[in-house]
Amino acid sequence: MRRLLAVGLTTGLAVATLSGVAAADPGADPAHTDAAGAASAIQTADRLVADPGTELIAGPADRFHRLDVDSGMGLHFVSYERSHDGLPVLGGDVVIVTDQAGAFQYAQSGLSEPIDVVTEPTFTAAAAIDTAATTVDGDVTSAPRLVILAWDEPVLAWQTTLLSATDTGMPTLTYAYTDATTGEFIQSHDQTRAGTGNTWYNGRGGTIEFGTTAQSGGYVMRDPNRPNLSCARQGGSPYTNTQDTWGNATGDDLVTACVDAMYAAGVLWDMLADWVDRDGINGNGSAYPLYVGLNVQNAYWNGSSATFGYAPGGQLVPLDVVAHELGHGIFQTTPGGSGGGNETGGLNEGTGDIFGALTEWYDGQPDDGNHDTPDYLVGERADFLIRDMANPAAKGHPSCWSSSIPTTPVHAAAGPINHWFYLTAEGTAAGGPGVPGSPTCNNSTLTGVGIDNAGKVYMGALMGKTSGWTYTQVRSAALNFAASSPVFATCAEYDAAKASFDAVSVPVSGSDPVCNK
Ligand SMILES: [Ca+2]
Ligand SMILES: [Ca+2]
Ligand SMILES: [Ca+2]
Ligand SMILES: [Zn+2]
Repeated sequence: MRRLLAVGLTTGLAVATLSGVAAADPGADPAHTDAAGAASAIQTADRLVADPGTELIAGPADRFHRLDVDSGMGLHFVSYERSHDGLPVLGGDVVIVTDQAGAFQYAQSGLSEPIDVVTEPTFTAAAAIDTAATTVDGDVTSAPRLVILAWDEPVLAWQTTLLSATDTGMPTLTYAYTDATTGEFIQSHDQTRAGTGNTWYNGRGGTIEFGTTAQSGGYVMRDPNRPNLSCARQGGSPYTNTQDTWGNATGDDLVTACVDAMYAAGVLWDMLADWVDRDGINGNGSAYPLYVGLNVQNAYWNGSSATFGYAPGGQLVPLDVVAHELGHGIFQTTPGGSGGGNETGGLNEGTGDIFGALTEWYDGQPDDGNHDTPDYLVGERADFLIRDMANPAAKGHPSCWSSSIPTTPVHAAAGPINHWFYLTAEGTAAGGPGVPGSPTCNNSTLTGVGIDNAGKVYMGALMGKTSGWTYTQVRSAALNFAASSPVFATCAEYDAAKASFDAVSVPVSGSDPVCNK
């Protein structure tokens, strides 16, 4: 039965916090909410690009395509890319800037002189592939694209894309350019930035790599291989830097917080692809923007981005907290969305905690005191331990399902699903570091199937989610998945999941599905 409760009703767009403490209104920069001014700025800018004249250094064959409007510090910034004779002009982009009311102030053009090139290639795309492949590391991923390369003197060029990996295994896209008129190699550049960040949580005293993007004059904290993953101060645009080295490795520094947040989101993304066959956070190849610097001891998900405050141990961006917030994005974008009462809300919170644990174990950082060692605790790396999946009761949360769960606050109502996940992954006996052993609600003794397999079972359950999800429905969805999915060769995962549901007192609706493998 679907229960709708007046108290604690959640919707897909509800703010979901990390702990039960209410988050403050994050506030908004007034310039960002001046929608009328932004619309007026777009009108002004669109008029200018329709008749660009000398302001934009454009000839009659040039056309402009609007990309975005950003607002800040009293101005609107309307950006465009340019084509010439139908060919993309790399370096031909313009930004038209207006005041808050939309009156033209100035324009930035990437060109210093009008384009004057022959637009018919002399050398073929096949020749460009040969040249690129002998000059640049990696495999050619697609047919070369004819462009006008205008970062310097404009030339007609073939852009060839190659994929390789850094020595730390990070995928790297390289664009190679060959002159389409002379056949000569011009240059190449990496699209992927293995930005180097000075970390606070993930190897204190050392550096980590995360995705950044090169742009005019430097770099921006935007991951080119994980669309929509960026990091900014609350209400701001993604951080930029002239160098691709970021942060100062102190716990209160917000750029350092973004280093750790970008890193965590990247590990979650990779874990999803590697362990549970999910394409991006939203299942469709996309992530969500991250914001740091909220002035409360909490973190939250608002339906389209995640915002992080602070904790006793530093900014609140360790692996499990970042993955928890983005886990709400997974819950929201799996079937049925995130609508429902406290029981569904508890499952939503547990989903965040489960993805937090999966992210820590996937990363497998060493136990040396400087790293975020894998565990089934939530928030411990920021000295902000709020939940214990092996033993929810240790933090005052229910370890066992009961009929009072539908009226239990959502962060506490995560207890039984967290406990189920722990038992499915690890069983009841204590293991190595991070695996403390776990009591059951029915005094059973269980053997786990490993966190990667527990993750597959739970992701499979999420893929069968329906709105207003209940623990009983999770049991059905998880066991149907484990019994049916070819990722499991035997019924071992089904058996472990089923025994763990029994061990945390989740009732069966009718009868469990049968596993025959
Ligand atoms: Ca997909
Ligand atoms: Ca940890
Ligand atoms: Ca943890
Ligand atoms: Zn949450």
